[in-house]
Amino acid sequence: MESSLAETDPQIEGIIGREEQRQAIVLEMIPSENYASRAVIQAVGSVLTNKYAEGYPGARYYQGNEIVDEAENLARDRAVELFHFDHANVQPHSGTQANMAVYLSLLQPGETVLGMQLDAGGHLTHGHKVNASGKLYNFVSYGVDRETEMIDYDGMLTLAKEHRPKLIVVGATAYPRQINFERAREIADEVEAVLMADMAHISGLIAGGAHPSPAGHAQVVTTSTHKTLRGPRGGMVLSDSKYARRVDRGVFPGSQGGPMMHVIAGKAVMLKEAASPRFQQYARQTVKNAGVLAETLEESGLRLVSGGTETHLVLVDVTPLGVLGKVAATTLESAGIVTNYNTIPFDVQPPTIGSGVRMGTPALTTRGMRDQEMRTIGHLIVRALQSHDDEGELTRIRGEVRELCEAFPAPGLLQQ
Ligand code: DSN
Repeated sequence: MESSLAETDPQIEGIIGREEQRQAIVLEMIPSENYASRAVIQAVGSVLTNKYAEGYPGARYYQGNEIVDEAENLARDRAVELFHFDHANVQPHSGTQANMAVYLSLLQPGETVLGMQLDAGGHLTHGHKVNASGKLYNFVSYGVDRETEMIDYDGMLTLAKEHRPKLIVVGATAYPRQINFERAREIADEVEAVLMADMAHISGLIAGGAHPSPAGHAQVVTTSTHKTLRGPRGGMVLSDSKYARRVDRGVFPGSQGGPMMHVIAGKAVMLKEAASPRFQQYARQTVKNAGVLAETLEESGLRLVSGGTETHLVLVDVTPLGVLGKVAATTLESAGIVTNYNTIPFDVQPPTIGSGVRMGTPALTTRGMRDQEMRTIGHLIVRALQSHDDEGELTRIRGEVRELCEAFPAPGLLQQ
């Protein structure tokens, strides 16, 4: 009989077990993380990992793909139906790969793109100078208004008229407000640019009807699949039919080789789950939970960037409590609350310290937590930050966090 993982590699088996245990007993509040269902994890852990399938269904460079073709077709069809686009490419290995494939499809090196500034909440692949996007293309950054800390669409229009970009990218990783896709498309049309929406953070909210959709506005949309969507780690591109062939060529052979068929099967499962009425409730509760959490934190003296949230995410300026971002995030982790430190708009601190903490409710909501738990968690966060040098109190909070987690077991985990 073939050896089990425990027999073959007890070290890795132990690491997986300990990580599973960690995920069970902490409050997972990194807004880009979630718990995939056992069904998704089963698909990803399947023998589909063995298959090479370069190409697309019906047009592969390897034999023996009739069966995995069915999985990819299911994933593509479900993505098209869920997000109301003409075409879906489900092969990108990540959101970053999806973004790079679109740039490769639509741009020549050196061409101009408008993207959101990293310290205003944008993503590395939206033209940061250390990333290939910023090295290969001429990215010009728009940001947020200094007063409202919300996207400055007038400023975007001014920059668009001045720089005449080929592509405008909207979407963010640390922005708590809704994205106005309609307004962004008007700006793109005004300068004859294509509009790309990177909906990675909010795709689950869009699928569940809890955030306006980019359909009908953006011509090309990218997303990762493991955030609010609760799928396996990966990416996806949706587009109007006009861009379908170019996008497909940008993914393969442009920027990737063989697709990960096991992950594509996991994406198909996730897309089926995300089309259910239960998922709609989940998406709405995720946003509601973020609102309750934000309110609780604000009442306790923390400052909310942009004054609130309309999504799954809360960006908190922690300096009113006398701490900086990195200390705050480390303190929260000691208390069993996992977040990440972040810069805030116009931050005077470098990204390695930050004045803020980014937190979100997707994973908590997946556990079934609601308004009352959000208030409890908000109070635990403030208590922890106020006790950042009191180990005894942080240990007590960690115990309360564990009790809360035990009352709301996370799906997908075997050890609870
Ligand atoms: N790194 C992701 C996030 O945490 O927002 C974005 O890709």
